[in-house]
Amino acid sequence: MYLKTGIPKLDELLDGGIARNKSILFYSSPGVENLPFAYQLLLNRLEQGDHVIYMVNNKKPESVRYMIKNIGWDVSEFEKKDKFAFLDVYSGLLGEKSKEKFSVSDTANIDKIQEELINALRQYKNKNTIVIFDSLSNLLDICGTPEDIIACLHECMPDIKRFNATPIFLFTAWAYDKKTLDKIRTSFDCIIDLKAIERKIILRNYFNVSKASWLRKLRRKDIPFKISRPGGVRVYIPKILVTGPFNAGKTSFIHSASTSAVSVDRLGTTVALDHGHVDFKGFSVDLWGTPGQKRFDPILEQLGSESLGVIVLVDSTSPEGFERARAMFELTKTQGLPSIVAANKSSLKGAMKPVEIRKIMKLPKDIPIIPVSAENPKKAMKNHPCKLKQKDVENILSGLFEMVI
Ligand SMILES: Nc1nc2c(ncn2[C@@H]2O[C@H](COP(=O)(O)OP(=O)(O)OP(=O)(O)O)[C@@H](O)[C@H]2O)c(=O)[nH]1
Ligand SMILES: [Mg+2]
Repeated sequence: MYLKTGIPKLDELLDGGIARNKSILFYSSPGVENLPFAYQLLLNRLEQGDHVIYMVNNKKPESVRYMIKNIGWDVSEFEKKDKFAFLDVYSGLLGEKSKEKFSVSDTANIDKIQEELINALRQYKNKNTIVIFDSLSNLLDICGTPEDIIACLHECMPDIKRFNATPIFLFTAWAYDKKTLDKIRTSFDCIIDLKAIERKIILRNYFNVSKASWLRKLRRKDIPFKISRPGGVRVYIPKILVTGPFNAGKTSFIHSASTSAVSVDRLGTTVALDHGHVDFKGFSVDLWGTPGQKRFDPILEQLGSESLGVIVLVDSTSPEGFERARAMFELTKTQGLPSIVAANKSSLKGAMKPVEIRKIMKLPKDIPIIPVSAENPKKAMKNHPCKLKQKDVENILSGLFEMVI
């Protein structure tokens, strides 16, 4: 049985979610955040009716509650219903008495931690339980040699499974020796790697699934991500280019698609970049729009660089613009990237159908043409961007994002 994590794209890579009772390791490179992955997963499981035990040994439980809130969620209702409980392995380190349901005061004693974990699991034994271990790196640093901890993990796993629990471990690969890291990687059923592309600074984060014992075939795919606060883990597409002729509806599209957008318009036409940020279906995406007038053509290639996908806006009622749309698309040097043509103003009289547009634009079959129209065409004002139909906009966004990632 698969447990949906609610982390965008991860469930897809895992063919539905994590398998119940299998051990899962979020293995992150130093500097890459793994906590929001655990928070998103535990919240999703609580909402599905599972129970959660959260073992924490590197910060106060109160800090965990705070960080979960910071992402926009709240576990207090689940705590009241006894569906979420901490195993506090931190307060003792500060010499404080824990206020949590489960705790260990001798925070370096792995046997005591194991004992209290079994005690907690026993209390939830007939439930579906997720156990978060935040963090495995700290267990290695504080509670003994890596060999001792790994041996203890192996000893503990059957108990965890016996109590119908699914363990999720958070681990940051600090400077441990290679043998330890290899041993850790072989000790888990599933590994989700969280990595960074770095050039002196971290440029981008991505995750992939490098092991899942229950799958016959792994989907090897790197998923770029970003943490939104509020929001959680988002699949991140830093640049989608929106181009097309003068007056086609680029600014209208970007404003209709975005949660926040900025344009520099003069007398109703864009005279600099359009920019919008889209938060949609687990994706976090930046849209960049080119101005449509010919005098801006010299900068089109620059605007196109580093784009991961392209939306070409055309005015379906204006066939003379199709040739221009083609030329602009070529000038951006983005051909070959995932692209969609948005056939705007499609509800107006004289609007051409996608098949006709495809013919005139000589577009290859792998570039979809999707009709778009204004929410209220009669109210669209001259020289003023208008609101486009939400459903049409979403068709374009989901179509393109799925092609990009
Ligand atoms: N009726 C109707 N009007 C639209 C539609 N989309 C855009 N318009 C109108 O077309 C005009 C141009 O829209 P914009 O979004 O500014 O077009 P643009 O591509 O950004 O134009 P430039 O920045 O000048 O290149 C505006 O007057 C809009 O109100 C539509 O689907 N239906
Ligand atoms: Mg514009």
